[in-house]
Amino acid sequence: MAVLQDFKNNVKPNWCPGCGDYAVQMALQKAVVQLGMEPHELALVCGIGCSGRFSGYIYAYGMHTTHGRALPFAQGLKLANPKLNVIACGGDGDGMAIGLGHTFHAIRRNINITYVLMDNHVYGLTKGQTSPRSDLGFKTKTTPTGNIETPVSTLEMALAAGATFIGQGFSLQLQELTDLLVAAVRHPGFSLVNVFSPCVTFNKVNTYEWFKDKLVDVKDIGGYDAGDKGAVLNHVLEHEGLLTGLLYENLTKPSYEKISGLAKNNQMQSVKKLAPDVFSELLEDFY
Ligand SMILES: Cc1ncc(C[n+]2csc(CCOP(=O)(O)OP(=O)(O)O)c2C)c(N)n1
Ligand code: SF4
Repeated sequence: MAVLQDFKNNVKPNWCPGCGDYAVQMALQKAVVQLGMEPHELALVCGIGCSGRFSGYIYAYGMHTTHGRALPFAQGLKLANPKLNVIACGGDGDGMAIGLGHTFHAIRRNINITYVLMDNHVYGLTKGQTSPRSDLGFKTKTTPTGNIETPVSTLEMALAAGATFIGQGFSLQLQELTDLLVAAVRHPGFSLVNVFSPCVTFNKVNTYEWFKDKLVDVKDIGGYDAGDKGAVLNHVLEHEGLLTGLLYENLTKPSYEKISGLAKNNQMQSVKKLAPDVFSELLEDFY
């Protein structure tokens, strides 16, 4: 059985010291070990951003795709090879700005993959512009007098899209995040895990301390029922989305694979049976 070391490669992350993404990487590695995965059974599909660098830092199959497009690649990969555990990763710019349409439709499509969205309320890689998750009044080079656009609520959007699994974690809570990722991968459908992963370089407002003061674990809310969509929405509104834990799970809606019959007919496997010369021919179209 694989151990943590098996998922490590020799690439040193070039994230800034203290970046929240280090903890997300560690939690993800711990989770896949806990799930009994081997590196060849895991594919990480990432967008563009600091968080998008994930696929290069873990020893497994990796795809570093284009900005906002991790989910189309990840869904295609899963349908082509359903035996792979597919985890897509990206930032709030990647998934909630340019890629928002893909995020919404991937959620409602419910293909059995996991999406880890690292939310630092800013564009990190491009040096600190506002994102759709930036707070009102947030000052950056692109909003020198303060952000005047209302932030998108990831959780409300996911509920509206018909999500079957919504979890929310925080980089400072490694064990809780690991457990959440384990539950997300086990969920038989699309699982969204939004992680508050602070950018220590370009966001001096939404810091570790800021999140620590505000976040409420749903386990501390008496009678919290992760299966009651209306009640979950009320909690999300009441706490302005600043909740952690397994927020919502619906096990009654079947996955895309089940509904379409693809899983049963094993049609997806046929993609793998391309003869090498046919595959080379196909590749040539892209040169
Ligand atoms: C089509 C396209 N538009 C814009 C960019 C520039 N760009 C690269 S990363 C990024 C945003 C990064 O922010 P986020 O997705 O939140 O990730 P973070 O770096 O904060 O982890 C942008 C706008 C790009 N690479 N491609
Ligand atoms: S710029 Fe921000 S998000 Fe990017 S590596 Fe540095 S701390 Fe992390």
